[in-house]
Amino acid sequence: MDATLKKRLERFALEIRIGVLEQMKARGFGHVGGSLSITDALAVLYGSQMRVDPKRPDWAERDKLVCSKGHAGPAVYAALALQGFFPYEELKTLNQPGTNLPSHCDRNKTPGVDMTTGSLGQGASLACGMAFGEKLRGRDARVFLVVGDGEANEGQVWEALMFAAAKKLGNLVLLLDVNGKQLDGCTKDILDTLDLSAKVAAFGFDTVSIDGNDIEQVYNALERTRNGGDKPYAIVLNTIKGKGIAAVENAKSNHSMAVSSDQWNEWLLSLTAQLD
Ligand SMILES: Cc1ncc(C[n+]2csc(CCOP(=O)(O)OP(=O)(O)O)c2C)c(N)n1
Repeated sequence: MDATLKKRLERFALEIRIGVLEQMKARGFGHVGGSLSITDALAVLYGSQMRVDPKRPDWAERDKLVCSKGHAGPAVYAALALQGFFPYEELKTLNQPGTNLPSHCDRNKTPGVDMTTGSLGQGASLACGMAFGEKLRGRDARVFLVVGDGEANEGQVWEALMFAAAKKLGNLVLLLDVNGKQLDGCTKDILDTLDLSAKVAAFGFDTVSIDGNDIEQVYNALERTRNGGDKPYAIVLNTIKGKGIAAVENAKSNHSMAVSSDQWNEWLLSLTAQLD
């Protein structure tokens, strides 16, 4: 990977993290853990992979992202705002009355959000249907699907993946955010998924397992999904919930956090200090 590109994407990831915390600070609370774990993947997607045009969010030929773990909306919103889909200042309206940025992704509200999500599992089916639709129309647009490891407890996810392989959706890329935690505990204690990488491969996906918080590894894994072909792709992202803020990473419960304005500020300063 080119060093300049790596630096640019790492900075973009840092800016997304700052955007996530700006939203949480304005609202006082939010889904910080699962937003920060998926940030690096979103930075690589929006910063180097996805064919999108902020001026034409409805452009039919664009690549699409379905963040099926819809509670990570704040990470998607930060990436979209930084790309110019809507003004950065709007981030401060997260989850407020009348906002275009609800807690969970809503395609009818936010420019650049391609699918409404929040009921875990459903985004997987929707993304597979979208990828199938692109194929039927003969378009080369790709669909990127983000699923959480807790979300993988939903049976619907596996029905969708079975469909993707059967329909040979080489234009679908599943990004499985394996941060080991879900809403109220560790995934292995609640309903152990065992080896997700082996399972997804057994479902017919061309699968790699990487450090999902390493920009270079994410970039290389995504680059190899450009080839199309007959198999859908899966990238198992081994991540840390709350990545980038040590206190959030180490908090026992970091799914949705409510802390003081001073605390959000302190965390924001620790991130902005890393900008060069
Ligand atoms: C169908 C459904 N059941 C339950 C919930 C409540 N819920 C929201 S987030 C969450 C945990 C998700 O865990 P995971 O997919 O691992 O997300 P991450 O840790 O990456 O944020 C749950 C159970 C929901 N949104 N939808």
